[in-house]
Amino acid sequence: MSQKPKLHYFNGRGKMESIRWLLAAAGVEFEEEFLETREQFEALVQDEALVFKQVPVVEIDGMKLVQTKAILQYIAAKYNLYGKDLVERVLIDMYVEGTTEFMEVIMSQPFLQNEEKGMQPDVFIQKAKTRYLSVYEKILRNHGQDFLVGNRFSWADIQLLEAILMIEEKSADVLSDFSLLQDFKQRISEIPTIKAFLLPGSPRKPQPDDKYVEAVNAVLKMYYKVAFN
Ligand SMILES: N[C@@H](CCC(=O)N[C@@H](CS)C(=O)NCC(=O)O)C(=O)O
Repeated sequence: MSQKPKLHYFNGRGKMESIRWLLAAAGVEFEEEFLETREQFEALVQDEALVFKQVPVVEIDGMKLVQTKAILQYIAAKYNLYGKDLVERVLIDMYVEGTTEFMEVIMSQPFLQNEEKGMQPDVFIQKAKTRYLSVYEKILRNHGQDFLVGNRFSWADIQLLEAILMIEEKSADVLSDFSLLQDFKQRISEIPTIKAFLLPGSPRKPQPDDKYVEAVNAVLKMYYKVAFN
């Protein structure tokens, strides 16, 4: 029997959250080891398998994988959530990159110093609507199908739902002008593995709070500064 994947990261969303979403949507149970101290982090990155000495790290299929995008692509391919051919695959990659871009803005916000607070929330919400959400709405309208790519459930759908829920935490009515995305959200949320992940008590992580920011800074402080453009 194959072992459950093991995830090494902080006890919060960050770069690991999309990996949790993808595994959960694929119906894969996983274990987590949370980083709480600098010593724990240093012990972990001493391992030569961790080529760039960074987390996320995912132990899966006898490997220790690093680099978020590579990990996600491996899981998506392994669990048949990555399209049926190269054309579907590149579309999935394009749509996932879009959702990643706007999730990263939200994700980095709590870690910014006062003098670099970045984009004002209303400017960001407006940009999320005009640059990203309107694009996904148009894709769904143009092909008239239930899923973003190839008329079947893929990694692109999973990550779009994650991004929608994340942005709704900042602006609850952000989908008010996007009726197809409202239906999409409903539909994808009903997929049994996703429905289970959305329930309280699942490995899904809450919005970062001061305690989480402190915990990450305690491990990475003076070694790492989050970039924000
Ligand atoms: N390109 C990498 C970046 C990973 C990354 O920046 N990880 C941070 C924590 S979220 C880290 O381990 N920083 C420590 C360091 O860079 O020394 C990925 O996407 O996985």
